[in-house]
Amino acid sequence: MTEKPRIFGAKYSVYVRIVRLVLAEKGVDYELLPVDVFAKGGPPFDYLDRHPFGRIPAFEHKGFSLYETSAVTRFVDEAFEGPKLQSSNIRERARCNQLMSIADNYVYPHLVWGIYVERVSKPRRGDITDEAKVAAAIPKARTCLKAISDLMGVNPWLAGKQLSLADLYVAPMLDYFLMVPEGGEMIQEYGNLEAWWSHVGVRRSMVSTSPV
Ligand SMILES: N[C@@H](CCC(=O)N[C@@H](CS)C(=O)NCC(=O)O)C(=O)O
Repeated sequence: MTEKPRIFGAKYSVYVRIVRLVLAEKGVDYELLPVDVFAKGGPPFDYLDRHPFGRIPAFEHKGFSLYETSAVTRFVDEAFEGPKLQSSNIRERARCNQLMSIADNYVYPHLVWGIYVERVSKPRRGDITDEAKVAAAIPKARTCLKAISDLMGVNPWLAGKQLSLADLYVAPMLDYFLMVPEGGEMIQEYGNLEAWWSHVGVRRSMVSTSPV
């Protein structure tokens, strides 16, 4: 029996979901081993041996350990059979890398932490939304959607003519953002993104990795 890759993390995590999405799109079976970084007292002490920065996910396959989602997803794409999620066209590949970086540096902090966590996660656990933080994140979220929409242009996928890591990076972040009323309204300003979401949001990989 071939050894399954192992992901360490939690279903609620955007980054864990990105790795799960990539494995699902490649058609690779995997094990998800629970690690809750937000548990009281933090993750298990020995988890820091896998990920010295204490973030999720961490990844392992056949004795090869890796962390940082961009490295993990590129490795999975290259190491396993299945549809290629990085184009052989260098411009599309550069666009894909650009979008992954935009997702890491701007979409995740503003759409997920600045808005979703404040509007959904905090009230769910009985904490109060920081309205000033949401108000500050709204224009930044609009900049994110506009930038992604402009880069996508008339392409069917975010980075060009094929499904790529860029789509699988942005989708889980947008999924959380769209749970907030402001998110649902804002995406309507970007017709290409809205059309993209209407088929990406219902893909089997997205449905099977839903955090809710
Ligand atoms: N740069 C990391 C980011 C991963 C990350 O931030 N994961 C979040 C969960 S979605 C986390 O572990 N947060 C814990 C914390 O902020 O302490 C990667 O690409 O894997």
